Amino acid sequence: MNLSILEYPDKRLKEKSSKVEKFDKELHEILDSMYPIMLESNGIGLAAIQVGITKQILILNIPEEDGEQPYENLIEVINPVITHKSGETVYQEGCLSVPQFYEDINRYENVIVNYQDRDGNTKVMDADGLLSIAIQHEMDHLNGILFIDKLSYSRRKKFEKEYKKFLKEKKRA
Ligand code: Y12
Ligand code: CO
Repeated sequence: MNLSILEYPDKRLKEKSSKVEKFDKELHEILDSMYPIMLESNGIGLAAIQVGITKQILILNIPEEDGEQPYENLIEVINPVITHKSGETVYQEGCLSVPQFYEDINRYENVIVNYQDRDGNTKVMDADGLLSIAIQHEMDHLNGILFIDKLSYSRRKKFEKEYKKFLKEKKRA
């Protein structure tokens, strides 16, 4: 499957993803195609909508202390639902669909998420730390929400100005 990452301000990033009903070869092909794209882009999380697929699919691969992201640490998450959230944390987030921009975003410190794996088995994730931040960020994508949508009015203005400049320079290069 030949997929590429959509970048802001692509309107497709605002679409809401629908529930996966069939845990078939097509789903496996999507997941298998998303993984190399995420790694090649130095990402730690990727939602299917970021490659133009409006299905509730996301992948996560949180780096180990040495920065490695072994395949065994890959988590494939289908149809996630948060069943518990608590605490508060702030982290400087980035997104493969919003290159070169990082901002502090408030998130829950701990979330418990029910989801399905690629074969439709029910799973529970009890997430803290970077995993918690990453799953909340990726689940927002499934609802058409980008981390920049969570910025205050003034920080969003600053972002739009900087991003405009980035797009202009990219066009010239
Ligand atoms: C914490 C915060 C955010 C997430 C969501 C997943 N975000 C990413 O995986 C972001 C990756 C990213 C990678 C970039 O590429 C390089 O660093 C080479 C990048 O850089 C540029 O755009 C130039 C930006 C974002 C999970 C956990
Ligand atoms: Co993102």
